[in-house]
Amino acid sequence: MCFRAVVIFLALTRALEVACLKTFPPGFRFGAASAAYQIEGGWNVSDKGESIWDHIVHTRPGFIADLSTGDVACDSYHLWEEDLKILEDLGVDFYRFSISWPRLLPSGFPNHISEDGCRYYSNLIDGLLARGIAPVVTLYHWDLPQNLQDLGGWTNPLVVEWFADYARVVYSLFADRVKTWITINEPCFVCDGAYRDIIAPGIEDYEIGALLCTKYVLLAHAAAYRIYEREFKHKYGGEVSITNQEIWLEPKTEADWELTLLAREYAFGRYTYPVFSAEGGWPPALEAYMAEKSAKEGYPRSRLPAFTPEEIQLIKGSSDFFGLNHYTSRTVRAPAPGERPGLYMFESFEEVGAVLESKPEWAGDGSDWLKVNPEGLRHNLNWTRQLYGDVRILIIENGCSSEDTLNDTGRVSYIRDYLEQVLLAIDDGIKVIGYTAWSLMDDFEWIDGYQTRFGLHAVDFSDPRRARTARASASYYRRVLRTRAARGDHTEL
Ligand code: GBH
Repeated sequence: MCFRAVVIFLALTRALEVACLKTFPPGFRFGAASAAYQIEGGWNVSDKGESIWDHIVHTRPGFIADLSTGDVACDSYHLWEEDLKILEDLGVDFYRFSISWPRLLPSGFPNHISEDGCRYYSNLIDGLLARGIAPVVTLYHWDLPQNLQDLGGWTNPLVVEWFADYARVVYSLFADRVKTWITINEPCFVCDGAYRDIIAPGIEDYEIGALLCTKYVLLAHAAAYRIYEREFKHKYGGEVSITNQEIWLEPKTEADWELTLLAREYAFGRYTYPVFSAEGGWPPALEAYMAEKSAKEGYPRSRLPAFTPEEIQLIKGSSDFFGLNHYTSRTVRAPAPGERPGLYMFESFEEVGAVLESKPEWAGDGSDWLKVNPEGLRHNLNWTRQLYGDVRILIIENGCSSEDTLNDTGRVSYIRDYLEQVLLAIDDGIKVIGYTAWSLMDDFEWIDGYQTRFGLHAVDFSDPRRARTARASASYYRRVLRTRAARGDHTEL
């Protein structure tokens, strides 16, 4: 009798524990992500045009740490059905992938639409829908047609038209089946990374090039948004936005607050304020800072190019949700006298005189740049609401790198701890509507080549079939998807 009572008591407390487990609200969506150049391979199949990544890996091999290329990568161009299998296994609500502009439009222009390119994406989309997985499509994840780069790429004002034309083609082909669109992935890398020689096209011109790029990337995004809004939305009712990577920045000491706010405006506000603020245009403190600095440097006008009032209106409000890529945190301080700021985006924002550092307790076991601070995500989400009000936020990338092992415990705890912060942010009242793990599988990690592994699935790059194998993190994520909880004894639920 007594034994039975204990058993019942234990069962009851267990049930209570389960009930107390925080779960994601109904309607919260989970996905996994990839990007065309990082997984597709098939770099010169059929009539595909050359992209700036094809170009740089073939002409500047030393640009990539392990001298590799994305020529084959995960060979998803041929093995896309394998990708569907692992997505189905995970049980994701959506798959976020990108379309390669030069695969679809080999000349960069809509004078010729590649049949094979079109068929590839069309099959992928149909395959996803047949499995109940929603496609979330990025129009631009860093692979500009090389011939457009030769014409100045994102610093040529005409890129706004070129991108808009490309977007219209993509919508006409796929908007009947794709309801969530992201125009441009991480413009901070498209501009600052590219013009700091960190990613293709690998140009060193952050003073002028990066800032021209900032203006035209925003106008290109807005043009693509407005085309959907005018020509497609009434028919298909989908949503379009842009996604920005934000590092959570906090002041090193109380004295560093002002610099921290300026650094946030420089690094991220430059890409979000024009779109999401009520006023539009450049973030005010940054605009003033750049005008004054440029004048001191002897330029006749600010290096941060002005918008016309029409351009401000066009960009303002060009989003249906807030796309956020978030990985890491830094502290901010001013350089000591004579100190040379670091070169990389994770070391300094030289333009505004900000030195970025980590805290010892943020150590992770993955890439150097990826300091682990889960609370940073919650702060970042709260800060976004503070700036832009009750905007719906879709987390479009989050994840970490690991050793090439199937037992990736570091990634399991990274995702679990960051997801817990998402739950807390939802408790704070922030409208977070979904979460996307970066990445579905190991891939070509830009300048790191294949040395850095971000995958929920391992990929064997020495195997011609590029076998994909689930890591511990894939099993963990599958349980998250089933239980809709970040933590707890998932197997028991
Ligand atoms: C995301 O960018 C990208 O959207 C995605 O494609 C990428 O695979 C993922 O992160 C993981 O890297 O010289 O330190 O900049 C986030 C920023 C951009 C950080 C590329 C690492 C390369 C080395 N990442 N960067 S660095």
